[in-house]
Order: sequence, then structure tokens, then C-alpha cells
Amino acid sequence: MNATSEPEPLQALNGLLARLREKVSLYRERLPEGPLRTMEDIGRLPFTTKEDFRANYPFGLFAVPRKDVVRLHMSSGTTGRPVVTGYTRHDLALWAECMGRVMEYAGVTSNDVVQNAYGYGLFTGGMGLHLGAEAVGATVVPTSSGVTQRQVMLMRDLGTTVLCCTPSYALVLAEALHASGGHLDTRLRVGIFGAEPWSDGMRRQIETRLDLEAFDIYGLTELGGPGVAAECSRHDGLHIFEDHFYAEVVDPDTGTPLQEGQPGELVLTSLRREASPVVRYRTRDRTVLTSEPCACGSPYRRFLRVQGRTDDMLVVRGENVFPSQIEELLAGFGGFNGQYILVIDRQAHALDTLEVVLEADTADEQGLEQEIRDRIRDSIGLRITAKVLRPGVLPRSEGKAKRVVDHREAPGGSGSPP
Ligand code: DLL
Repeated sequence: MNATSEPEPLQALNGLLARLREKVSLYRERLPEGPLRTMEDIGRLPFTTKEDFRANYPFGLFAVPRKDVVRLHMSSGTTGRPVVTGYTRHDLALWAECMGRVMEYAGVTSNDVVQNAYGYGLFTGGMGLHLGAEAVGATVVPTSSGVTQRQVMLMRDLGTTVLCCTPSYALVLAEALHASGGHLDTRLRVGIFGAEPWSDGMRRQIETRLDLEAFDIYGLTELGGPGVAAECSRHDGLHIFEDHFYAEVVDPDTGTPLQEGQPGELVLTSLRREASPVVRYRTRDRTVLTSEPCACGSPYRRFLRVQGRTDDMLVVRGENVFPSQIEELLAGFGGFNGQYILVIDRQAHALDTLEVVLEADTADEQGLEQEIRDRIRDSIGLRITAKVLRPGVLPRSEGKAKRVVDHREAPGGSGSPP
């Protein structure tokens, strides 16, 4: 696991800044003159935000002429214009290199059959994982997401050994596998899961139900998709591929760079991308950086599992909580099958309420509801109500799960604004 070391990060960064000043008007206006002397000087440069992408839609942030762009991907988000990212031929080669590394970290080789159930299309997941599987010479089965019964059939018939998809879809596939045939009877050994927050508790559930070793991978459209960071076999944080991406963690409120070990917002700079490079992109993802050496021997620093996005943090009666913290607690309850939603509401002139709605196989629903209420109050300090449903009732997700239903802002919703 050696870094491909050329060019050195500082040299790459200064080359990037010079290119951006020349080619991209937003950066020409914002970036100071002259090269940086150390990597840490990057903290003096301005941030790039999702709003910058939207304001420059579709090609305003591109650093090469459109004729040199051979691929576009994008993410829609919930509102507004999509975020567009472009790739030159060289960018695709770099992406394949990073994604090949993701596969190597998970121990995937040419002996493997990789079923890629990330969505193919504008989303970066499908094509990204596809590149990685091909880079290590595995046999790729590009199923894309959905058509769950066919996924299950192919998994058995083709002897799939590696499953790639979102963690929430992995749960759906596990359910379908167990429902058809009563026992697992697959050759699965590795799962490569990412694109949404998931707790360690969820990891244990998926690993047990699918009888595989689960690896967390991270990336985002603005940085070219998956392949920014990935877990190794130690499963103790995600190694950042620092020869391609420079990572900082900043205070989400002030933007001040934080020391390693302090939790904050991840900020990323792409060092080598040609078509859509970014400087100091504010991901809004919450994590912690560490340069403690990892037993796997990787030269790359790590960040801990991403808890969630700043915008997904729930603020209920003044308490801050990430859905993944609640998920982690739920995963400890026997009978819980991994399916849940969090419903937030506000009745007129009343405090916010949070109801945890989950599926569980239990004979004592009320007892379980009580236990969950107590556990969440004792661990997170949050008063909630719990509602246990029988398995199979909540909507299933083929991609990124929508875990939070917030009625507080609905016009004329269940509660009128106070
Ligand atoms: O989700 C890229 C990707 C595809 C990553 C396949 C991993 C696997 P976007 O749709 O732009 O891109 O969403 C990016 O998803 O800012 C995080 O909030 C979240 N996210 C991605 N990976 C993880 C992860 C892809 N492992 C946004 N843990 C990011 C937690 C993740 N959140």
C-alpha cells in the first residue's frame, strides 16, 4: 500500500492554484497571488461551497475546454440546480486508480465476482465502483440498484463474492435473500458500502445477515465521486487518498482549521483533477482526522466514520443528535431489522417531538418501545417516543435511505408554527 508519490502534494497544489487562476473566473477573483510555502498555508485560502457549484451551473467551474471533457456526472440534491462534475480522459484514469485502491483495501482481486448494485447513471456510485472492479481485474456484474429479486437470483447463480451498494440497500438484499430460500447460500465474502451515513451497529447487522466483511467507502460528486477515502481491513477509520485529495477539518461555525482529533467539518481539495478541480470544498460532513499510524501499514491518514452532514443534524428541543447515533442504539435491540425512520413534529405552542418508528420482530412491542425510550434518554439525553411496527411495513430504499421525516416546516402540517 504505497502512495504513488509524484508529484509531491505541495507542488501539485501550487500547480492546481496556478491553473485555477488562469482558467476559472471564480478562482481568479478569489485566490491570492503566488505559490503557497507549506501545505498548512492552504488554511488562508477561501472555501468553495455547494452554492458556488449551483451558481456556476453547469460548466462555470470547469478548468478545461468542454471538448476535453469525456464524462459528466451529477447529483441532484433535494432542491435547486444539480451539482455537475466533469472528467477528462486523465481524470477517468485517476478515478480508476483510486477506485482500484478501494478494491485492494477490501482485498478484492481478479478471483472475485463483483455485483455492483450502486445506481448507474448520473450518480457517481455505479460507474465509479465499476471502474475500480475492472482495475483489479474482477468480474463485474453491473446490475445497478433495484429489481431486488433479480439481484438475489444473480447473486446465487453467478457466485457473487463482492457486493457493492448503499448500506440501506444491503439490508433490503439481505431481507430478500433470507425470504427466498430460507437460508443464505451465497458465496458473498466482502461488501463495499457507502454514499450515506451508517453506524457500527448497522455494520454488525449487515455483516451477520449477509455473512460478509463490510468496508466503508466515502466520496462525493463535487470531488469526483467515490474513491476519496476507504477503510482497510482494520476497519478503524477511512484512509484518505492524500496523493489525490488534501483533507482538513474545520470548525463548522467559524471555518477555523482544527487540530487533529477535534471533531468538525471535513474540507477537501482535489490535487490532481483536471476538468473539475476544487479548492477547500466544504463537505458539511462531520468527522475527526487522525494521523496515528494504522496497523495495515497504509501511508495515508484517516478520518473516522462520517457521523452525518451538518444539515442532517437534528435539533430537537435544543439537543443535537445525528440519526446515526440513534441507529447505533437501535441496532443493539434484538429483533430490530435495521428499518427505521425518525419523525419530528411540532404541535401548536408545544415543544418539538421525536418519534422513532422501527420494525422489529417481537412478541412484546410495548415492552420494546419502553426499553428504547429509556435507552435513548439515558444515552443521548433525548426524550422520544418509540413505535414498533411489524417487519415489512416501512418503505425500503434502493439507494440513499431517507431516514428523517420532519413535519415542522410543512405548511399547515401536523403542527402550525408556534
Ligand atoms: O454518494 C458518492 C459515493 C458513491 C460514495 C458510492 C460512496 C459510494 P453524493 O451523491 O454527491 O456522492 O453524496 C455525497 O454522501 O457528502 C456524505 O454526506 C454522504 N456520504 C458518502 N459516503 C459516505 C459514507 C456519493 N461512507 C455525500 N459515510 C457526502 C457517510 C457518506 N456519509
